[in-house]
Amino acid sequence: MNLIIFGAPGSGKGTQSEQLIQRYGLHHISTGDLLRSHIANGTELGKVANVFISKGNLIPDELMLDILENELDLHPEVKGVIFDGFPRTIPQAEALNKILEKRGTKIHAVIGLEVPEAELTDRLIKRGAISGRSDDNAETIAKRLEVYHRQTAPLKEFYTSRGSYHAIKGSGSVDEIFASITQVVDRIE
Ligand code: B4P
Repeated sequence: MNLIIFGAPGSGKGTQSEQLIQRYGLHHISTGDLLRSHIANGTELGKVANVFISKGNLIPDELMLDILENELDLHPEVKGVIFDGFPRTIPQAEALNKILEKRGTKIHAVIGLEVPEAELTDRLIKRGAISGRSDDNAETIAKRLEVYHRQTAPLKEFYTSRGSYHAIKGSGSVDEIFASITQVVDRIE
């Protein structure tokens, strides 16, 4: 079973993924975490990625797709993947379909965490106070939300038209939200 956890910055994708991997034994691929690990290790890729991330922009599709395919190749044994923060553009989604088709599998469900905009900003500002992330400050958060609406939000329609989008109310306690997600995922298995 392959899932996408989808939503705006700060919608709780990373938070809910942690619980999902425990419950369903899925392999977690967070493109944000992969990029941050390159930045922390000072790799050439990390240096390029940081230029985009610190300004609140997405990194180019081609680069992101190379990283993703490489990560999938490193783990051929997994029984399913939770894609967290990927895809973020229509070309990434189209490429992901092809990549999975080549591997004889597909996306089984897209879990869309829907959170009011004011709450997203509030969460990210709070996280910024402790995370030390270069993109968790007021100016970059506003840019990330603008980029989300322009480049990523159209994916909701992309997956709705393919019958795989499931809207989940993403405000409330972490456990309440997780319970709503499991109701959807348990029906897939
Ligand atoms: P990500 O790491 O994916 O960052 P995110 O969208 O901010 O995180 P997420 O939604 O997972 O929030 P979290 O659970 O932490 O991406 C970072 C950057 O990398 C992007 O801006 C982009 O530049 C680049 N990038 C990544 N993927 C890319 C791609 N595919 N293509 C191109 N570029 C890419 O939650 C946020 C906060 O809310 C936390 O502090 C959490 O504790 C809190 N929270 C969670 N659930 C809560 C709840 N129910 N109630 C209250 N608070 C809650």
